[in-house]
Formats: sequence, C-alpha cells, structure tokens
Amino acid sequence: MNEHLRTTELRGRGAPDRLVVVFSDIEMGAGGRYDDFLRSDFLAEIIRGYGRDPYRWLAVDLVFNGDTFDLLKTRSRGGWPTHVTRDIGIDKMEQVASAHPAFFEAVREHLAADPARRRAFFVVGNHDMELLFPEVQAVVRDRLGSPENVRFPGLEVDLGRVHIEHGSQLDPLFIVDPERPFIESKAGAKILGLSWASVALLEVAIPLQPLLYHHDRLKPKELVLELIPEVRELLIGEFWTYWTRRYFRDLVAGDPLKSVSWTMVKELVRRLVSWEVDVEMGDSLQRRMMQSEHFDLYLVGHQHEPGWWSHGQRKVLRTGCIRDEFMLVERGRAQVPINKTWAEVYLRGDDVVRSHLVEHIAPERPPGTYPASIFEVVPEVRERLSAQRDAIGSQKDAQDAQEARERDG
Ligand SMILES: [Mn+2]
Repeated sequence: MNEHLRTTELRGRGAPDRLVVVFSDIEMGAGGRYDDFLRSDFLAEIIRGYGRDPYRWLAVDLVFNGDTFDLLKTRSRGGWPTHVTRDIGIDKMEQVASAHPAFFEAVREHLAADPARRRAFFVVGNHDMELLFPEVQAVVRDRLGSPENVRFPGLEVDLGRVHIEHGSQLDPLFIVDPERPFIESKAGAKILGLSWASVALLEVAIPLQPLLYHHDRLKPKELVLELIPEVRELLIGEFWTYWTRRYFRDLVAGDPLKSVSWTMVKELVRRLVSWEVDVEMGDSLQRRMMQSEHFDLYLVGHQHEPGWWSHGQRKVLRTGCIRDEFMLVERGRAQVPINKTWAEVYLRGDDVVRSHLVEHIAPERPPGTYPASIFEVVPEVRERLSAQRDAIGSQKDAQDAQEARERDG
C-alpha cells in the first residue's frame, strides 16, 4: 500500500488519573545547626496538601528522588566512618528519623488515607546510599507504619513513561557500580561501595563541619571563596595532605598509576566545592530525551539548581533542592533564602499529560541555627591554616616553586 495514503491518527491524551510529586535533595539531617533542612514541618504541610482538593480525586505517588536523608553528614561511632556497615546505616537513619517526626507522620498519613491509590518511593542518592541496605529500608518503612506501598527501587525508577533518577550516577565524582553497591572490607564486613569523592568528602570536608557548615549552603560558591580566600587555602591544604598520604600508601604498594600534583589537587577542590557538573549531566539526559521516544519525561535532582529542557512534547526537568540554601548578596552583607522547587507530573495511564516545576518561598530557618556573620570563622580558619603550613609547608612550597618555574619557563 502507498505510504502516503496511510492516516496519521491524532492522539490526544485526555484527563489525568494520577499525580506523581517528585522531591529531591531534602537532605534532612540529625537536627541542630548542622542539619541542612530543619523545617520538616513545612514539608509535611506540602505533603498533606496533596491529599486535599484538588488532588484527592487522583492517585498520588510521592517520589523522594535521592538525598532525602543526609546520612553522609550524619555522625556515627564518634565520627564519619568510610566503612559503612548495616549497623552504622541503621544508627544514622534512626538519628535522622528521630529528628524529623513531622515528615514521617505526614507521609504515613498520606499513604494510610488511600492505600490503594497512593505510594511512596525512596530513590537512592549519594547522601543516602545507606538506603540500599534492606535493614535501613526497614527503619524507614517501620516509621511509616510498615505499609505495603512504600517502595525502595534503588538508584532509579520508571513510572509509566517517566524516568526518575537522582543524578549522581551521571556525575563522574559520585558514580557507583550499580551491579556492585556493596563491597567486602578486609575484615569481611559488608560495606557500602562509596565513590572516591564520597570517601574524600567523609575524610576531609565533612570533618570541617563545625567551621564551614553554613558556608556549604551559600551560593555562589566562587563568591564565598573570593570573600574568604583563607577557606579555599584551607580546603586545598587539607585535600593535598589527604591525597599525598594516599599517594604514598599506594606507591609503597607499587601502583605506578598514582601520582598527585598540587595543580591536580587545586582542580579537584574546585570541582568538589563549586560543583560544576552542569555540562556532563544536562547533556547526557538531554541527548537521551531527544534521541529516544521511550520516555516522555526525565526527572533528575542532585545539582541543587532547577532546570527545564524540552523537545516538543518530551522533556527533562531538574528539581532544585529542598535543603536550605542562601544567595549571598552585597559582598556578603546579606544572604537571601533560595526558593524551594519540586516537580508535579500528571499522568493518564503510562502517558504524561503535563508536568511542571513548582516553586515555593523557603520557610524561615530557626534563629540560632546559622552564624550571625559568614566572616566569624576567619580567625579560626587562619589558626588552622598556620598549623597546616607547619605540617606541610616545605612540601607545598617546593611544589609552588616548581609550578612557578614551569609557568615562567
Ligand atoms: Mn546528590
């Protein structure tokens, strides 16, 4: 038959029968000033809203798309162990759950009010990889009243023609082997197979939490480092000590591939601190979206910056974070809370009818849970810097001199 005589069916979508609400990077911690999202009562109210008009006529799925819990920054066993066993995972999850009863209460009520048409999904991110342990999942499920409709799909989930993943698997710093999430320690324990960047954060950056907990929430990162250059110097020095120590360990073990330079450490710190993953992440998802008609919508988080890319009826939505972040203005004289964004996706069967980002003004962070000035850390940072110089000084000076020679020559 002549192709040109074939009809092209006009396929409308009709009214939605399901709403999928997607939150990422809530990063609830163990409470107190180091907790990056204290206002779970605010989030609880948002969740309750999805059980009321005009949504209650729809099936409503809640998807927590990674870094829901900030287990990475939660202390256990008096520090931040890099060998994360099941028991350490349980301990951290219990601490976070105890600090955020309002969140668990709201999700629990949401599911219980219409169990046949409501589900909650917890996708794993790089701050809550512990959720891969069934026993850590059990802690969450238990706090939600152990309903059937709480799901732990792992690193990604597809709901109809919607693909959802946190985004850390698209980030070379945080990618883990999905086939091998657990590894065995020398002592024979089952531990999380953390990425090298997560290990470096646990060993170097997170222990600086008492000093820099709030600076980590500020944007733009480059301005923070420009206003307090001592912070950049401290970070580079700490990572330098860390990488060179590891370098010498591996050198003794005879690994010829390991070599570290001051320039390389500076580059690593720049990547870790200023979070420039935009290009790689955005590109790969956009390519998939444009090249395949398998999914109508791709949802991603991780980068703490909302984004929207479309190609006709298909799109990529990047949700911003729910954790508290602030925009530094007037050379550090003021900080403005950054609005929260998440995604709403309306489906009919497996097809996406429409989707969009929702923006909400940030709830107030309780007084006393952030420093009065971002500059108040300067004296202590300077003190640590001079201790650091004493420890690594000659080595670092030699590298600097070498680099200067290379530049000039
Ligand atoms: Mn993340």
